[in-house]
Amino acid sequence: MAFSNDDLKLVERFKAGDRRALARLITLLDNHPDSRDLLERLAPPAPGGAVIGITGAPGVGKSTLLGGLIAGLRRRNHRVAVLAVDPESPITGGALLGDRLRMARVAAADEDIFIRSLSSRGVAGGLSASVHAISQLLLRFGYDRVLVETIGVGQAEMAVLRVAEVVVLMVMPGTGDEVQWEKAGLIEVAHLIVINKADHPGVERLEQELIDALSAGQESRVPPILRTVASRDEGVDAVIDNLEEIVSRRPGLNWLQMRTEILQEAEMLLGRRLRELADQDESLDDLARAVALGQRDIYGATEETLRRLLPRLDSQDRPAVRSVTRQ
Ligand SMILES: Nc1nc2c(ncn2[C@@H]2O[C@H](COP(=O)(O)OP(=O)(O)O)[C@@H](O)[C@H]2O)c(=O)[nH]1
Ligand SMILES: [Mg+2]
Repeated sequence: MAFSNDDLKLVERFKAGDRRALARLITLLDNHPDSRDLLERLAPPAPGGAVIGITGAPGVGKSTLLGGLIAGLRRRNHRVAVLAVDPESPITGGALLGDRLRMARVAAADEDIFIRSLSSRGVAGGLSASVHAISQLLLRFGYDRVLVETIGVGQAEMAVLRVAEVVVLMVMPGTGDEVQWEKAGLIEVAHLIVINKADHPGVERLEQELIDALSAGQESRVPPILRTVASRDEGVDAVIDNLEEIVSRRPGLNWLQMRTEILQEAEMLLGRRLRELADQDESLDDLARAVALGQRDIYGATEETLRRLLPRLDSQDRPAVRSVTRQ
């Protein structure tokens, strides 16, 4: 899309580390899918960053655990951003507002913590695309741990989990929700399962049910299952240890960043190929003269040039990708 001067100023302020510019760019990304092009104006994120999804039923303790995770990750010198994906329900929405205010107070005191909630508008693809773009923006701002809190029940939330490189499923004893997680396929995608409210009875039984359900699955893969009492900060450090281990162990985790780099590499190659083709293209000289004389407008001339050159991109002998060096 075409960016206004104001948008471009925001990008400059973003690059200078202005958090208010970051907040406004998030709003822009959330409201205008087209604006995702602006990510290409920003340098790719530093390696080592990760987007982590935290999912579980309302009331299981996600926000409480997040508080502990934020503090613990900060102690390990990570810069932490939280995206809370709100459900539309006004009742839980109210509860989340409480969380948000509580968390916002933590964030206000520390520049290295950023918290934002997004409303789930029910459009599965739309929301996940927003969360993807915004996570990428946060990584580029320098937040290297982006935590996405979501109630993993609807289509929209499931889609959101696909943008997270690591998925944590939170459960608690005594609710009998396991069957639901199983049906939703959630326990199968989780890299880590946290049994919160381990101060309640029924922890052993729940753990056994989870192991049984996971072992019965086709892949029969049992991720680490940890116990926490998030309200007393118990077990939170072990959750972080496991998360960090998962993040460091999996080379595939950087795929979001690789996607960006592939596109940038492709852009560079395309530009180079276009210039090569243009060098052999006499009608470009004629067009350029016509534009200079005011006989043609530049946009029409550009379109015409692309229409002429693009089909030729593939038809001539191309330089091998490996011969391309970064300038
Ligand atoms: N007993 C107990 N209560 C907890 C624990 N973790 C969170 N809670 C409480 O459970 C309620 C819901 O927690 P919240 O973090 O808002 O859940 P969310 O809806 O998943 O974000 C709050 O009243 C918390 O204080 C825990 O480990 N044990
Ligand atoms: Mg919450």
